[in-house]
Amino acid sequence: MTIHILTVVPELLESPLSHSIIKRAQAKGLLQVHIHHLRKWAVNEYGQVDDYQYGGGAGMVMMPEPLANAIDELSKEQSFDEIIFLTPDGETLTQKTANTLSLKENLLFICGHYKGIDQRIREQYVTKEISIGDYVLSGGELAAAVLVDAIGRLIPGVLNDETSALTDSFQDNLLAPPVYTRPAEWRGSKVPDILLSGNTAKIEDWRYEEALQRTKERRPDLLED
Ligand code: 6GU
Repeated sequence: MTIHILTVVPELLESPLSHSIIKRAQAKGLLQVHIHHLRKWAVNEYGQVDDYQYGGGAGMVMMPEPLANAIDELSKEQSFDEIIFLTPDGETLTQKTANTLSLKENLLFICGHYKGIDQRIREQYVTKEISIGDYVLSGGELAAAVLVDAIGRLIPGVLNDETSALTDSFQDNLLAPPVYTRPAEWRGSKVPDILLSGNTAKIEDWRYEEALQRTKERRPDLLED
């Protein structure tokens, strides 16, 4: 899979994509992330990519021309399955969306800044608008990093048995059960006996029951689907 990201703050994306599983996905050749600085398509020698908003009001808006030129140029090299604008008024990211997007070949993410991007780009280019939750970030970059991580780890071959996504929270609409490691007794608190029993079938049942219990308590909305 190839993910292209358009941004005015590329530095914000570097570290989150250079470690751990997403680093390994890229090293294995299963994921390529290309970060593009929008200033490359600025309208003048000052690197301008934003302007005052029509109608007045505080905050700048990202101009349509640099974004359109960037998208057109990148689209010559590959056609994008989705052009995704990261924005707090997009559809809230879920594991289902991440699963669906992990099966695509070429994705383009647009990170908004300032007050957002000119509405005409959203109408003429963007195919999907995603938010990562009901709170406001200073720009789309951290949300884009979240989306790359959520998608990248699901690409077939990225995770091994030890890190398998099948037991993650939200796969099956259930939160993950509690986990323990050594020692079996720590500061007077014991690991549940069942986990030491070696009885795999019973352990699976226990984990399922714990997952269900945890979901009922913390996220009953997940069980309504
Ligand atoms: Cl995608 N962008 C911004 N700026 N804020 C957000 C967000 C995205 N998702 C939640 N808050």
